[in-house]
Amino acid sequence: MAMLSFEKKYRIRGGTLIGGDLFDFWVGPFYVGFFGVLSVFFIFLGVGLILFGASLGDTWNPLRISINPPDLKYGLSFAPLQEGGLWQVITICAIGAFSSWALREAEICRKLGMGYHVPWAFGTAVFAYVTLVVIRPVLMGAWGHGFPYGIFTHLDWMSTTGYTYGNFMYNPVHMVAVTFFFTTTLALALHGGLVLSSIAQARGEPVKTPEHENAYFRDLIGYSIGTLGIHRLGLFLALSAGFWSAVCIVISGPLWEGAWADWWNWWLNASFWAK
Ligand code: UQ1
Repeated sequence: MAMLSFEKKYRIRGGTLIGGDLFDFWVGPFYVGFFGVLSVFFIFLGVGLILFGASLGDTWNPLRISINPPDLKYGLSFAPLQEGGLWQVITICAIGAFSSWALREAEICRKLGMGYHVPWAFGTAVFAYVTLVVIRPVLMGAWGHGFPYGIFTHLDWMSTTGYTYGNFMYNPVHMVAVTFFFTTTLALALHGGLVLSSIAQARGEPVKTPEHENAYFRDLIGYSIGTLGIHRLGLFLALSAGFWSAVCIVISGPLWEGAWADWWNWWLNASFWAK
C-alpha cells in the first residue's frame, strides 16, 4: 500500500492510554497524544532549566557547562536550587520526558496494532539512566552520587567512579555488558552486510532472496538463525548490553565497596592454581 493511502487508512482515533480523544490527533507527520504534550512540557521545562543553570555558571563553553548534583551532605533531601536543587528538578524533567516519550511510543504501537518492542527497547535505555541518577543514589543514601550534567564533568565522574572501585574493567558484570555491546555491533555488521550483499545488486540485476542469505551462513558455519531470528537476537543483544550496564554500576557501591580487582581473589584461591 502506498504510504499516503496507508496513513489515511490508519490515522484514526483510538488506542490512547489516557485522555481519550482529547489529544488524539497529528501535527504534520507527528502523532501528538496526551504523552506527546507531556513530553514537550518536560523537554521545554528541562532544557529551560539547563539554560538557566548555565547562565548562573561562569562559562558558555558547551564543553565546560555543568549542572552538578547536590553535595553528599544533603543526603536524600531537596537541596537549594543553586546547590544541586536545579540538578534534582532537571532529573525529574528528564525522567518525565523519557517516560512520556516511551508511553507515546506505546500509544502508537496500539494504534497500529503492533508489538511493544520499540517502547521496551527505549525503556531499557531509560532504565539504565534511572539506575545512575535515582536507584544507585537512593541505595547509597545521597543524590550526590548521581552524575553531573556536563560534557567534561560527566567524563570526570566516569573516571573518578572507575578508579573508586580499583579498576572497573575487573567488574565481572561490566565484562558481561561490554561483551554484549561488542556482540551487538558484530551482529549488526553481519546483518547489514548480509542484507546488502543480497539486495544491493547492480542496476538491472534481480535481487537475491532470503534463501540466499540462509545458504550463505549454512555454507559458512553450518547454521542460519533466519530472517526473523536475527532481529530477535539483535534486540536481545542490545537490550542485554543496556540492562547489564545498569546492573554493573548499581552493584558498585551498594554491593561491593572495594576494588573490583580484589573481588577475583575467591577465584585466584579457588582451586589447584591457588598460591
Ligand atoms: C543469519 O543467519 C540470517 O538469517 C538468514 C540473517 O538474516 C538476514 C542475518 O542477518 C545473519 C547475520 C545471520 C547469521 C547469524 C547467526 C547468529 C548465525
